[in-house]
Amino acid sequence: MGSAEPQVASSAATQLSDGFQLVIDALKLNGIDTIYALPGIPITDLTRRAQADGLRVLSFRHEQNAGYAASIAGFLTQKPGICLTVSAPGFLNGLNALAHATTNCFPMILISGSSEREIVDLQQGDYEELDQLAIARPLAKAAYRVLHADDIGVGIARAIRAACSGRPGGVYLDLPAKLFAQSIDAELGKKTLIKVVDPAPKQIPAPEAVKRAAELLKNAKKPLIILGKGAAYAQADADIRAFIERTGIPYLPMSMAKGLLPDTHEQCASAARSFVLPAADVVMLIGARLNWLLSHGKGKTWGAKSAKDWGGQKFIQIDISPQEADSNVRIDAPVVGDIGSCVAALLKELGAGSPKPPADWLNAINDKKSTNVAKMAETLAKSPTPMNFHSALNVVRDIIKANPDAILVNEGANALDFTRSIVDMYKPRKRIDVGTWGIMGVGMGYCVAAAVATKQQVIAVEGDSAFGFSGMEVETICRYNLPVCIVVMNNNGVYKGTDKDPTGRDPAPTVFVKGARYDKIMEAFGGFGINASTPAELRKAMEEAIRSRKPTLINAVIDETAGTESGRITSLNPSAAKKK
Ligand SMILES: Cc1ncc(C[n+]2csc(CCOP(=O)(O)OP(=O)(O)O)c2C)c(N)n1
Ligand SMILES: [Mg+2]
Repeated sequence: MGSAEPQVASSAATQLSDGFQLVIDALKLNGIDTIYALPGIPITDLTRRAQADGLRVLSFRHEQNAGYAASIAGFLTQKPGICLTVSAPGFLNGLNALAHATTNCFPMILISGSSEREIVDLQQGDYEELDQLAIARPLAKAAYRVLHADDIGVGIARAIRAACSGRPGGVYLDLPAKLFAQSIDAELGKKTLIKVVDPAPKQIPAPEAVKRAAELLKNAKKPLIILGKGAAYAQADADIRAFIERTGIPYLPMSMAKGLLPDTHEQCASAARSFVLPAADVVMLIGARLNWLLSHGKGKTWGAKSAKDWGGQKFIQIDISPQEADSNVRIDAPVVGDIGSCVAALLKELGAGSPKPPADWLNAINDKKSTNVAKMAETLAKSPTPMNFHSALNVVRDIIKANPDAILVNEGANALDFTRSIVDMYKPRKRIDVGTWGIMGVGMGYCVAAAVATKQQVIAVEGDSAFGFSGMEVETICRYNLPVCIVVMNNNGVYKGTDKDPTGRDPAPTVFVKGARYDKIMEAFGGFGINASTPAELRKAMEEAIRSRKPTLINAVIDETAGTESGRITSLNPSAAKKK
């Protein structure tokens, strides 16, 4: 100690930096301008100093919501969303979102402060002791720890590269408390930082793979394209649209791919989904996985006799991950590469003169569409009392049509399924929802990130149960005065509000306080709260919210008998299946 003092004194001209500063500098050097955080030991000063240094630090009420915000910021911007938490419990709260990011292929970095290695590893009971790195590893695409200040540059660079390259995902970065206070010569420290060059390198598909896919497509009699959220993430919008329009092939957008081409596009087959899936002979998947959301590419949905049987379709799959093909059924033509490069290569291969699909296929789809669209129009035109999902969502549908740049956040069961099918989207990456897992709780975190990352108006359609998972972030939305309009579809419970406890003792597990006024929560923090019992009241409130760009929560009173168990996925519900 004594010998160090004169050294510092003698080099008064030497500027010192520290771990805090290097983390901030490394993030800034890599173009990261926003951190979604919740302060506390050991990262409180990191949030303060990051803010002082010009980073936007959005402070949340629960780490899970900060994490979901970071994950969707990654989806919307292709830059890793940064979530910053304290150790043990804060880290665990953020972990859910990290797993969500990995599952959904969103680039995100969870940075958590942690306790001292020496104490944690000997299990000596440190403050918030937890072996965070070990816990994060199986849920993350990659997980790293930095022990020395001069490794911060490498640590952040590796985290960014892992999050963005190939198939994106969630990355964990463990930063022990001691690291932040380590001092280092500022000049030397600066030299250790790395500006990541080309964090998501293009991956060009093999010419023979492209040829194989084009051949299959040319010979198809009933071709179909399915766009997944990977296609939306890729930001290859112009080429994807050109490919679909030039080939004339009908397409189905998965939930978060809606709007990649307008849902009103003549080739959009959403209104004939249950007709095209079993009938198609060649299906081209663009950034869509054959997981449960597509019934694993087999079974009755695909025209097969029973659940495990193959429907007979041939599949072309464009995906950045070579491991994706054959995950559920045989992929006849895998095309591995980034979606932009793959679609561009296929466009080139097919040339201008690609044959259009046979007219009888297109006519059959159009017939189905017309019938279903007419049926839907009839349902939407009704205005029952009390308001139901359809009459309320008819309003949201009009509002989105008039405001196609608004971002639609959506979660719930019926509130999700009806919104997805009723509300048309017109532009890419405007619909963000429960994703691969169908999770509740993404709502308010998504609202904050969407407003901050895109500066657009945000409209959230939330089931009353779904909203409850992140409802406290209404305060965050008010604090940052974000242009967010939340519509709580209040049907008094999970799926519906009519269940009863057979013993008569308690409310049923699916039922909430009847006639709850969620709008009052918004009022508590200075935003606008409105109770809407009719479509006209809902319309007026939404229009005003968009005009004012003020935080608004509309409690939309929905008929408590209107929903169905589990929304559209009743078949996955074991008890419901038994009842049948
Ligand atoms: C994290 C999480 N917990 C629980 C569930 C199970 N779950 C699915 S939908 C849902 C809520 C549905 O109710 P609500 O949001 O009110 O939508 P509604 O069908 O009533 O419109 C729940 C709890 C889930 N998907 N995710
Ligand atoms: Mg509900």
